Amino acid sequence: MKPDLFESPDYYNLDDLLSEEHKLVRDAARSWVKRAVSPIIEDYAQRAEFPNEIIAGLAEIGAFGPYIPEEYGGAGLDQISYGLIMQEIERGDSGVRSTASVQSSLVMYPIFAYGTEEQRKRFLPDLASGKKMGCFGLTEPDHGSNPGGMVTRFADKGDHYLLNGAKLWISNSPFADLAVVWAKNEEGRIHGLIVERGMEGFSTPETHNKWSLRASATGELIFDNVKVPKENLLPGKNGLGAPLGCLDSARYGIAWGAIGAAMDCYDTALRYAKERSQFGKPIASFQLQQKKLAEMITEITKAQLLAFRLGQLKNEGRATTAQISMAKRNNVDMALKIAREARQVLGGMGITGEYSIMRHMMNLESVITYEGTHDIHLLITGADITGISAFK
Ligand code: TGC
Ligand code: FAD
Repeated sequence: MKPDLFESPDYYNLDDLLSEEHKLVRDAARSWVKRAVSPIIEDYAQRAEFPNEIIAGLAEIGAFGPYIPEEYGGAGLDQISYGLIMQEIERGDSGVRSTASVQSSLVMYPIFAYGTEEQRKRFLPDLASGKKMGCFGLTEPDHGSNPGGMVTRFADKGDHYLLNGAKLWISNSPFADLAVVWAKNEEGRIHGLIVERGMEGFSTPETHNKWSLRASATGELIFDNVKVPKENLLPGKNGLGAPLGCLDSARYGIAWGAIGAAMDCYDTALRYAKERSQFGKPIASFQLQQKKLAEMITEITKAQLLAFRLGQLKNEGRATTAQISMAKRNNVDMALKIAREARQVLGGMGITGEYSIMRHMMNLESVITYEGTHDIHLLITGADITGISAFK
């Protein structure tokens, strides 16, 4: 792969809106990605292998629990810092950002928000340091967009719960030490349970043959009469709103992360267009190529402003689920379109692993599907503005 020459576009001087802390956090993440992710990620993606060696570095830049209080091992940062970290990581690779999103927003967040003090102290510091890795089991083979229909169940057996069922498409599952699993009790109410590797009847087979997120490990969670200790139930919140609350946090991070992937594609295409000559001139001099590049920077700038304002609302505790959906949907779609255009600017070179664009493009096909598909987010906006749910 070519050396990482990335220069971040900031067309509307957004840096002026960031605090010194935001810039420090962002720059630390950026230089770590250049040093530790860019040189290795293409090889791992080609081999369809998760780079275990980056876990310690992710923990060091505060990517595991950026907004979780320091007393539990988190970085104690605000939501804009969290977003900037996700942006920088996804600039390197969406699969690496996935690992950080899942650990922070889908594993640490529910333990922090819905767990007991004992559960927080027992699990959060090890998750923040990367000593333990987690995954999040909501999706099932027959229930993806409609998680409320889930059939994974647990029964109260007096001194423990007995868990049965299966989850599919679970990021980090093949190597996770623990899983936050959403299952129905005997009354059909959804609860979160912490299932730990080694519990009898719990297995995590890996999903192979992916053309997308190849440097991220994806798998299943199988529960065959797993005895879960009662102290592993998250007592603070139940019902579908509990897992959906975690998704709000992860989707917010993706809205920022997608900007990183788009920036990398744009920056690569701009540099290539200025260096590559055809018909005796740099291809950047052709109007059709300028149109592509000008539209890319316009869309990136709009996405940056959307994410920044959403970050302010999130810091104030005012960001709604529907606002988060709009930003996730818009920014991922923007990034995917930019990846497709940027790849064309590189001509034949665009399809090779010498450049990051094709990897971003393939990764973004997952990002536009997970955490709620493009169409589901449109329907969340539709329900919000009309007051009528298309799902009922
Ligand atoms: P609906 O009737 O709308 O809601 C059920 C209950 O939940 C409440 N609620 C929320 N609470 C907190 N936060 C939110 N964001 C909430 N959204 C809804 C709601 O008020 C209601 O409460 P109550 O007390 O009235 O019961 O539910 P629905 O069944 O109609 O479904 C709505 C729909 C389709 C939007 C929802 O199910 C959905 O978002 N589907 C998409 C599924 C999804 O996003 N799955 C993601 C799985 S995890 C993943 O992909 C990780 S990828 C790895 C990585 O991040 O990198
Ligand atoms: P389906 O729900 O079957 O949808 C298929 C199509 O139908 C989509 O286009 C969808 O938009 C459309 N559709 C569905 N319902 C409607 C409707 N009412 N109106 C209009 N169109 C509709 N899940 C986890 O729990 N944890 C994870 O860590 C995780 N990681 C993932 C990693 C990867 C790489 C991938 C690909 C997925 C991951 N997921 C995870 C699952 C992901 O959240 C689901 O794939 C996603 O929610 C969609 O579910 P589905 O694949 O079953 O598609």
